[in-house]
Amino acid sequence: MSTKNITKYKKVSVLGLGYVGLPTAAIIANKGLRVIGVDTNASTVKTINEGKTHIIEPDLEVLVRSAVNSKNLVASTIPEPADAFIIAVPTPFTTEKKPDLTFLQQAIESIAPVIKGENLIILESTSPVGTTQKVAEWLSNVRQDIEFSELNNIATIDSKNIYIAHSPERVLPGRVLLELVNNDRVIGGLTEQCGNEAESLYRLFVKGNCHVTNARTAELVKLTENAYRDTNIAFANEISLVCDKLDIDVWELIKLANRHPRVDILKPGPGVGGHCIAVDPWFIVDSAPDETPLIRASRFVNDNKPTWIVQKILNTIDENATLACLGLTYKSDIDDLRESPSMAVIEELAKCHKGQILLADPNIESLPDSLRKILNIKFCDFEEAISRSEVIILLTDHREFIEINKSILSNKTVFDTRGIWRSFLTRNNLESVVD
Ligand code: SAJ
Repeated sequence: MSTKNITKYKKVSVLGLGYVGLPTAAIIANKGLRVIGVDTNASTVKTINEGKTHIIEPDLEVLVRSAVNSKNLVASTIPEPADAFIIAVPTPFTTEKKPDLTFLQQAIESIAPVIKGENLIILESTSPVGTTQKVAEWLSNVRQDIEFSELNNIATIDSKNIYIAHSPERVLPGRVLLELVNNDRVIGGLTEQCGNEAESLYRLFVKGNCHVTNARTAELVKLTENAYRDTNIAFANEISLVCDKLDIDVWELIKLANRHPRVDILKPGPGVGGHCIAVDPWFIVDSAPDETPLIRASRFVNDNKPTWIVQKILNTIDENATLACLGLTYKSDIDDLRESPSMAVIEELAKCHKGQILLADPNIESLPDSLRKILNIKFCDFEEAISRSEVIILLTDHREFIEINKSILSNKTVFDTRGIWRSFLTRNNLESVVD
């Protein structure tokens, strides 16, 4: 289908070429639009212009190579004029658990000089309520000729509109390309027309439904989705502590409880990681601290799980035992270490354990910086780690660990924080899993 019929936005600039921005840029470029991908990291820009990727995500490299070869995707460190701008930069939190919008503000200020009338600006970064309006304010602060009327939420330049909307990314790492296309999108415009303009661009590649609303609702929708998941995982993690105390197998318990038609308990684990679910609930708490005891408590339950696991391990093992810690990333089959509970377990263990700690992760090439200076930690192949250790601690449920020949676990003390080896361990009457 010709893109001419679908969108008037022919040249799109994507700011932030990470887990969301790069796949989005590559998909749009493969649909035939010209895409300028902008990132402040020169090495990321170079890698992409060579048709390669700096992140692991199924099928992404093929898509980026095709987009770069067709010359529809070009990466740069410097923004240039375009018809539409999609902002996908990180919005982390501070040590006080408050939203840190520095990268976002810098991105907006970097495009301000090239903004023209009739441009579309879409904020995809997860943001606290009110941020889309701030985008308009930041632009008008930097460019005297951009006017923003708070009364009717309209931004203009030379009497021409600038369309500003929030459409939060909702893709699951590991399934990004599938979900970018197939998931429904929520699109919140500063005005209704802003929302409709943004929808016209997404229609180019989104097969799911586009739901147009106002910007503040869209902002809170995204935060609510992640807080909902965090709270549900916290419930599973809390039940796992109850089961441990009462000596009940949590995996069997959840399997049976989930046979009820209206019960669907998630999986307990070593905690909750990633740049989204471990962060976004705090944006709601920050906006409405007195109204959010449940969301806050869920964060504490999930954040405390690594410490609980470490205590359980230390109470069981010999202080000089060699330990194999399997899996560093925050979840299976990805290479992302951000807020990883596996890393939290390892860092805490390293502080207290005297024996050697061998780390292995098939998706990570070498020891992460935060662990480099710790003398008793070594990074190696996972089979070597298992064979050299008396104690095996499974932290991330990577495919390679699920598929291992379980007999290599015999005669070991095993802590399986994800329940992937449960049937083998039960059958062989090995050390019970850390639920
Ligand atoms: N986890 C559990 N038990 C479970 C499910 C997950 O312990 O039953 C843990 C994972 O191991 C991981 C963490 O939770 O440490 C988060 O993993 P996840 O797969 O639930 O989610 P993310 O962070 O990879 O992606 C989430 C998704 N949000 C929702 O499912 C509501 C994704 O759709 C969002 O786009 C993404 O956050 C984001 O960028 O906001």
